[in-house]
Amino acid sequence: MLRRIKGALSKTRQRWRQGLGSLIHGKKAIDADLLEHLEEILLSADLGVHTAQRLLSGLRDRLDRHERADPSRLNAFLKTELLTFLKKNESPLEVSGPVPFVVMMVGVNGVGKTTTIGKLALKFSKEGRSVILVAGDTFRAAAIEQLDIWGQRVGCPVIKHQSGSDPSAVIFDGLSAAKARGTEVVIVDTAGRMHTKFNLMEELKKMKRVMDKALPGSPHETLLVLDATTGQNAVSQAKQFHEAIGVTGVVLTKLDGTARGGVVVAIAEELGIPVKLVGVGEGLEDIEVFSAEDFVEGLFGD
Ligand SMILES: Nc1nc2c(ncn2[C@@H]2O[C@H](COP(=O)(O)OP(=O)(O)OP(=O)(O)O)[C@@H](O)[C@H]2O)c(=O)[nH]1
Ligand SMILES: [Mg+2]
Repeated sequence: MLRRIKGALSKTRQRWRQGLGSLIHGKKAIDADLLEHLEEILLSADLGVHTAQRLLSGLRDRLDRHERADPSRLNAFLKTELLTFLKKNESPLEVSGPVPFVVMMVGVNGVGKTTTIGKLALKFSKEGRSVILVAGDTFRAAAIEQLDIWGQRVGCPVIKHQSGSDPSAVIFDGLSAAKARGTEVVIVDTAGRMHTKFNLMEELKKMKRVMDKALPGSPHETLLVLDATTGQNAVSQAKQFHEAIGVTGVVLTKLDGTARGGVVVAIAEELGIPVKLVGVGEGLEDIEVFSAEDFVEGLFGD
């Protein structure tokens, strides 16, 4: 697992280590000038303004004169701090308790919702759980087809209606089917695109209400899918979705091939929303449970 996270983080790590390396190169002390440059590096690593400020004030407050005279202490300090930030919000995806356990996937178009559903369906199936997928993105015909294909690959049923139909109706059917069959996990796909963002949020709110009516207490997880390559834009999406519908966790996709993996820290620290899973490629098995330790190892490691 660590190996795969490390692989996916290679570009992020390269940028991070280059920045920190050149920052302390030839420096005699952790002084005001160094801290100013450090701020630039933290921001360019997509850690976000809030996290950057916290790291800098921590450095100012906690490093004594002796430690300040040794710039090589910087790495260890940052590593410990980042781990603390991420640990605080660590909360792995746990499917337990209610049956069926309902997971709703939300996020703007193209971030990887449907792909992530396929990956999760395979993961749960491999763990021996029964899974039903619900084609709640009725906005586009292609979205229903795409989910159907994932369902066939994984070998789990897909509950679908015609495109253009009311998403709440297919959700109601999906949950009824899961209850009748005693299915353990239901994963609901949703649209990322609507005529307006307001429409999208209202639609998602309505879907949540329908779920709670059909199966009180559901959805048990509302996972927001964010595309790591969009950097700080992902953070603002998280704010919007969280305010509008409330999310219980984030799936950060496309961590492979981007240098913007630091956004994981911004999401956890600025928004307090746990990153639960990370997407590390386009294949069905390319998903990993997020671990703060592995992430920090992957960021600093050799
Ligand atoms: N490299 C990489 N590509 C990914 C990952 N997850 C998804 N993708 C790709 O991102 C593209 C969009 O994925 P979808 O799953 O269709 O995204 P979506 O959010 O369902 O999009 P809409 O249905 O249009 O809202 C596809 O080409 C996927 O293969 C990932 O972890 N890594
Ligand atoms: Mg989709």
